[in-house]
Amino acid sequence: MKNILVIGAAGQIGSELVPYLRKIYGDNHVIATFNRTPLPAEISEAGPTAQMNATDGNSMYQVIKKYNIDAIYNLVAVLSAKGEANPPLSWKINMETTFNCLENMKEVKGAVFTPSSIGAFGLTTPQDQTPQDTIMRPSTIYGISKVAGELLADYYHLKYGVDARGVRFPGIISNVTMPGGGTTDYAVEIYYEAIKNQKYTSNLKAGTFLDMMYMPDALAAAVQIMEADPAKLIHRNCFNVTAMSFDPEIIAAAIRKHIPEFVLDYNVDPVKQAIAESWPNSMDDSCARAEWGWKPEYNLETMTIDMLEKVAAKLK
Ligand code: AKB
Repeated sequence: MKNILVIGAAGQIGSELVPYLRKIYGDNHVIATFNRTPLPAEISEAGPTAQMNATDGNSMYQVIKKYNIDAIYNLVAVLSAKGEANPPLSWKINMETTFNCLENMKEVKGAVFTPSSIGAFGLTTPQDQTPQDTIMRPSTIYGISKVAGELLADYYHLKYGVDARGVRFPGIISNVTMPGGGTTDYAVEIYYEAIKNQKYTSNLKAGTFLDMMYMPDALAAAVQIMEADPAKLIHRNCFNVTAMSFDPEIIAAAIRKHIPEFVLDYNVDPVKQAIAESWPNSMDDSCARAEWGWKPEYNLETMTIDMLEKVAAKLK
């Protein structure tokens, strides 16, 4: 039985990944860590937790030893738009956390999941059906830290046998914990505003296509890549994974099927717009499909039905 450490358990993905992992591996085998943001009661009351600053390698090591950890899900990151407001902080948090996870798991030759992102690509990357192996010259500090994290993970696998794996996540849409500081956040906010005010002002222009995925598929992807048979993996790390690609007009049209009076207008944020334009319109995730059976369940229509129902119940 594995003992798993989830770093960043209070965040958008972590707050849903912890209960998902506890269902699979048992409550006491999944340790949820947090730093400044307290954990929701559903997490802190159901299993072990630890307060830890992930940029402090020694305090991470103490937690790893205490709970006999053999796998880490490393979910701490300053996202793309927030990173541009404070590049040194973004670099420090994103890189030191990834480095500490890999370095600490060297001794036990454990496993580390670190998500990369569509943010690892840049303006010179082919933008449609972006291949798995292609040009990667990102123009954000977040993207640069993601490319460096991908390379670091490969390095620790080759040099020290750390079982470092990951995927390149697109924008993740969810209804439990809000994302914060990302370029793709609009695709979450739009559902909340559609329910609350039947109106949303997009900070990205019409025609800005980005890859997206609903949270249940993101959770499945994270666990499936960590459980995949290593003999079948040609790539071990940073697989392109996607479920859908849309622009603000297309997601608004999907919402309008359920809320006909919904209105979309625009107030473009130049920082987010420039970031979005440097990212793929759509990724080719055929390597993930071929090597470990990746197949998302949700498309825009099924996700929209579920999001509107869950957000409406939450806001009641
Ligand atoms: C962001 O927008 O920064 C993130 C991402 C796609 O990595 N959601």
